[in-house]
Amino acid sequence: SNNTPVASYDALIIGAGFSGMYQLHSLRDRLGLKALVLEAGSGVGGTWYWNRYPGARCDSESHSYNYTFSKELLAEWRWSERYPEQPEILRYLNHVADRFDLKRDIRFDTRVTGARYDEAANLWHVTTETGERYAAQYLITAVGCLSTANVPKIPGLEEFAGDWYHTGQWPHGGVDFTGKRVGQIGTGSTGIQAVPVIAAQAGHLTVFQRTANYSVPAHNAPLTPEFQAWLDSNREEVVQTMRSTPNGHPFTISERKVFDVDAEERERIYEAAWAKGGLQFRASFQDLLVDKTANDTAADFIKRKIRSIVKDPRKAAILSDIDHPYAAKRPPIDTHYFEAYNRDNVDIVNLRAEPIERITPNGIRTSARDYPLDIIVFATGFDAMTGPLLRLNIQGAGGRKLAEAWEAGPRNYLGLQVAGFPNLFTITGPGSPSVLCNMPIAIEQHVEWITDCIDAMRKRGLRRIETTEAAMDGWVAEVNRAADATLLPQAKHSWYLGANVPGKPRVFMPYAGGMAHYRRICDQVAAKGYEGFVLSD
Ligand code: NA7
Repeated sequence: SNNTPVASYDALIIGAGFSGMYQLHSLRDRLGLKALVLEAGSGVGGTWYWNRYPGARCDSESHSYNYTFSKELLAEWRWSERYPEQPEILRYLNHVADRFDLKRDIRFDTRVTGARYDEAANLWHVTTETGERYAAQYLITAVGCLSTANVPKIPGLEEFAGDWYHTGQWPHGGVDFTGKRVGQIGTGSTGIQAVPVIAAQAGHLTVFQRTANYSVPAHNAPLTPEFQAWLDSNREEVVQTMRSTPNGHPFTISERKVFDVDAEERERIYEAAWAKGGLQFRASFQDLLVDKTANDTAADFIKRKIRSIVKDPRKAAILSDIDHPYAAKRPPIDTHYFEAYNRDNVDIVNLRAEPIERITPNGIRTSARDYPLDIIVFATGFDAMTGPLLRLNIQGAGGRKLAEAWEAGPRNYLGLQVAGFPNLFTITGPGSPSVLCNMPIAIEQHVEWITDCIDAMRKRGLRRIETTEAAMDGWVAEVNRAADATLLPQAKHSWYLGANVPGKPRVFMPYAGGMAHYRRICDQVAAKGYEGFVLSD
């Protein structure tokens, strides 16, 4: 109600995942601001708080999936496996929160439902689900890119007699699949992680595939003492590599092009990359993401691998019928995904041939037949990048809604600011390279840039920063230019384009120009006194 007292801060941060935690630490402990984080969950972790589905694991290698801002923190944390599993990442983020005493300035169980800019007072007014009211000069969204679950509106879901779950809203107690008939919709990175783990427990698993997908083995394994010793003595170099590569990973992309080598040599290189495993596969050649003919060689290699792993020719044909270039959608990596289809209790349904018509009380009905199910798992992804921002109901100067400003798709400057929304910063917003990058590296850059900007403003006695329409036009053009220089927009069924959410504007959202290049652009903007922004007192 309007009688609720307003709590005032210098800065409000929405979200306590990787971004929000570091933003709080930076503003509070570096700049001395009065800052508060509002978090919908009951704990820190963001993505890793919500995504507790079976097999949930990060595809970045663990030694690169952490903050790099503190040498002490880097030195004291030990990951156990090549890729960190969800519980371990959550333990890490809790460790960071405790180490930097962050939790005292995080308000948990607090979902933001509205944010309105008050022009006269130069303040953001924020309201929550339970009617609390906050005000601050700066509003910083740290809500992530993949945090608004996309549950497709399939008719009949409300009549389903069994249980259903979305992977991004997984019950904290877990789900017991023992002896159950499980149906899983979706074969993106999430679905591909979940299948082998669910298959091992369920009575029967039916996977409903709309778009076939490439996947490369992760080759997860415990980290050895030798690796840890190597890491301890090469840490600086690893951090430097991550900060200088286009995708923020601790490996560099080969300078060799696909047709620099003959077919036999190429096959040997792909075999070696397959044996090494993980996202590094796409670093085998320089031109995989820009030259379709080059990409075809990688695509063909993986399709042959799928057909050699999956023994049943019918299943193999459905799984290898992939129609987008390799890595034009986010490429999954897996632990025995294709192998799972060799189990008697796992089957695949090709939704291109028999689309889902409805959900019945007993299961899923396609145009061909009924599939009786006890549990449905929606591994159907997210309303990516814009979804988490739009559901905050943000209103800028003059009461203008962000939803209106972005009616035809997101428009902003550097992924960080929208004209008409002064003092609002969006960490990992659309138009930023974050989702094409090892996320913590992108997040640290965004947070540090925002922190430096606020610091510079305070030193000059300035209280208001707002980007311009012209700066946004320039950035949108740059985002389009960068995307069109790659094969990424050729994958029509991709969340990069918003294609997974019916009715969403088809706009290629991430900045594909590379993290290192983006970092240079942001640094130049700052060096030129925040070019493209209007600063005032
Ligand atoms: P993704 O990558 O968006 O995958 C979602 C999957 O669900 C994908 O196979 C979709 O098929 C499928 N899907 C979505 N809606 C439907 C409907 N209505 N019917 C059938 N199938 C559907 O999400 P993830 O959670 O796997 O991964 C998200 C990111 O998290 C990932 O890229 C990493 O960055 C980490 P489609 O391809 O749209 O035909």
